[in-house]
Amino acid sequence: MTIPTSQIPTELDQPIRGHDIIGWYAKMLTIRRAEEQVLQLRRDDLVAGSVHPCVGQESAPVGVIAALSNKDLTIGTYRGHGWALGSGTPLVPLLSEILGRASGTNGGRAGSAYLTAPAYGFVGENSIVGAGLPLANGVAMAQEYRNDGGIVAVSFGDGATNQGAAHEALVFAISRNLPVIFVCENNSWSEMTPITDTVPNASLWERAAAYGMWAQQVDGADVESIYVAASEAAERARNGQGPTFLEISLPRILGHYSGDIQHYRSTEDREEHALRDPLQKLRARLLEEGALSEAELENLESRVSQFISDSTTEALASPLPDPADAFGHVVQDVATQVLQPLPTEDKPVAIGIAINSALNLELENRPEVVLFGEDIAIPGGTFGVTRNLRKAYGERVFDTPISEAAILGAALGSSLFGMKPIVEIMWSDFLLVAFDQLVNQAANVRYISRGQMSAPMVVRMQQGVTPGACAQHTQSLEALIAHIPGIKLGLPASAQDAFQMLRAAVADPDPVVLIESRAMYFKSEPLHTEAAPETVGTARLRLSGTDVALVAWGTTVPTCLEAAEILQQVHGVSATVLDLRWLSPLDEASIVSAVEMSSGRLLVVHEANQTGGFGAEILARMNEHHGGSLRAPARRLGTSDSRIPAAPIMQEALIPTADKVVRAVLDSFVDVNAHRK
Ligand SMILES: Cc1ncc(C[n+]2csc(CCOP(=O)(O)OP(=O)(O)O)c2C)c(N)n1
Repeated sequence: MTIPTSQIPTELDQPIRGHDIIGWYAKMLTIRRAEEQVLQLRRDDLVAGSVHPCVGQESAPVGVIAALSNKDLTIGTYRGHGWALGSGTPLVPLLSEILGRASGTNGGRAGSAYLTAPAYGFVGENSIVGAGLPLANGVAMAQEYRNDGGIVAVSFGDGATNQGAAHEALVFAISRNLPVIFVCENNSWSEMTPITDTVPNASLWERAAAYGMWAQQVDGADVESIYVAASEAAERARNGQGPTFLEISLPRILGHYSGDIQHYRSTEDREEHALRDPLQKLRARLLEEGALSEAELENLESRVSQFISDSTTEALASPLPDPADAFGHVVQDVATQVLQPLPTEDKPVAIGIAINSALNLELENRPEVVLFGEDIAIPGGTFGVTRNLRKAYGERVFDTPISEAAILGAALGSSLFGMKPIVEIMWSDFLLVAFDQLVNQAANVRYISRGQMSAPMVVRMQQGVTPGACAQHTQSLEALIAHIPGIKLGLPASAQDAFQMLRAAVADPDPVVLIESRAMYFKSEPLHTEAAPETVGTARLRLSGTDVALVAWGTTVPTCLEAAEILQQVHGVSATVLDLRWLSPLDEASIVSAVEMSSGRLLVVHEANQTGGFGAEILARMNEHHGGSLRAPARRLGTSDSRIPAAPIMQEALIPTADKVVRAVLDSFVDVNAHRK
């Protein structure tokens, strides 16, 4: 029986939901033709850079999205046009984005491989292999928090299953029983290498199964099988039965990317893949079952072609972005503020306890706050900073697997959709195993989405040298983070600032990293918990002097205060001490005024290594923009460029101490005494 043409979708941009083989065909065909068009535009030099077509893999997004609802979200890879279109992203803004036009989904910031369309439930593509999986966990956490029954489907390739972050994410998803469908599109090629060449057992679903996850293999040539498997996975996710891993075997009909000449691939392999084309199989089935006649199919096919051609004309008519637009949406700007003086009368508490008090307040006042990390909940943290919070707030404070990429990815994903995660990375050195999630992922969100999305997550960690700590537990890494646009960075150096800066970080709409000083956790100082909230940014003048400005942050603030005391008492030199507190945003005006009040002499002191330390940045800015305020060449004192030994006597030889600061002042500014007289 011929099914009437009225069942052919009228709107080719709409997502197809439910069991609808004609709709699936229309959608798969639309994606196929759109990809072919994009490749043509690339050949015509109208698209800059590479594109990664999903030709032959259209059944995955269409079959999975058919099993989802409008509340659900999807995440793709650089091969993600099909997921974007399948989710309902209209073709014109998608093509415009690929063409680098102002009216593109991302205003030309994302291009083909990193586009986002959150308004259509498409969280976005990802150009870092395997990085979407940790993100999906966080998005799923936010879905649970919103409690509207929404779930997440994340797509990735077979090669991605060899990524550490992907494994961490599978473990994390199981550990939290998250409503995620992990969709592995196994096209058997990882760029230019067959998956079977790199792993002896390319039965990838077994990896997830080994973690205790429901996992199965699906024949991707049959879109209906995908739909059935995804429907079961979606039901499990909605019923609280946790994540599912679907390994969908698919052909890779074309090369890895637009310019791929496939010199590494045999003709037989190409031919074998072409024979498995899900689109052709579905077309044959529609005819065979009489769902559509040849004439109806041709009619649909010409409608799709017309749709692609009209959309392309419209996209090509879209203007190029204004180059000035490239500068916007890096972070939300914050104004400098007038700080309250540090308290002197209040009860002294350890800095670690001040942080605990701020966390407690935020958990109490903001239902969207969650706290997670390694050993932070039941044990209360390696240094006791999060003690008792689990008791007070239950599951909102939880221990994670030792999976830093999964922790940061979950923080990022949950922050995108209404949660306020505050996560702890136990030691800043450990950030390095998960840097991708911060630098390639979180830092890009606001910019690439052109402000449509932001990632208001807070990452706490501690760093620095303490006696006996080894070279993998002592690094000061702030310059690495300060180098990255899109992240705000603070290093508190007093109990009050540890409390206030954490609260400011939580209130901020961007990713904020706070680096605490382990050496200072147990130092007791007055804390005024009723102080008015602050915003991020703004340095604190700790001491006013007239002869030299010492600019510091974190651990070297007390060092500089001690040095200032010696300089005054022993050498009659009056030092200003400016605690920068935030390196990003940087309060440049306070540095200039500290220098100007201190006879134009500046010494920046930090515990990070000298070379490439943030001191170099401050000196460069002073030279470039405020040379007139300097009366002598500005100097810096960091840790000698060395690894850090464990023996305290050797550690002390390397790091800035009060005595070294004093010596640096006297040696660098030989006229420092004479000038005063
Ligand atoms: C972390 C990382 N390593 C390497 C790359 C370079 N790269 C881009 S795609 C790709 C192949 C990935 O293969 P697979 O996961 O199977 O996905 P497919 O391309 O087949 O869709 C590689 C190695 C990258 N983008 N990210």
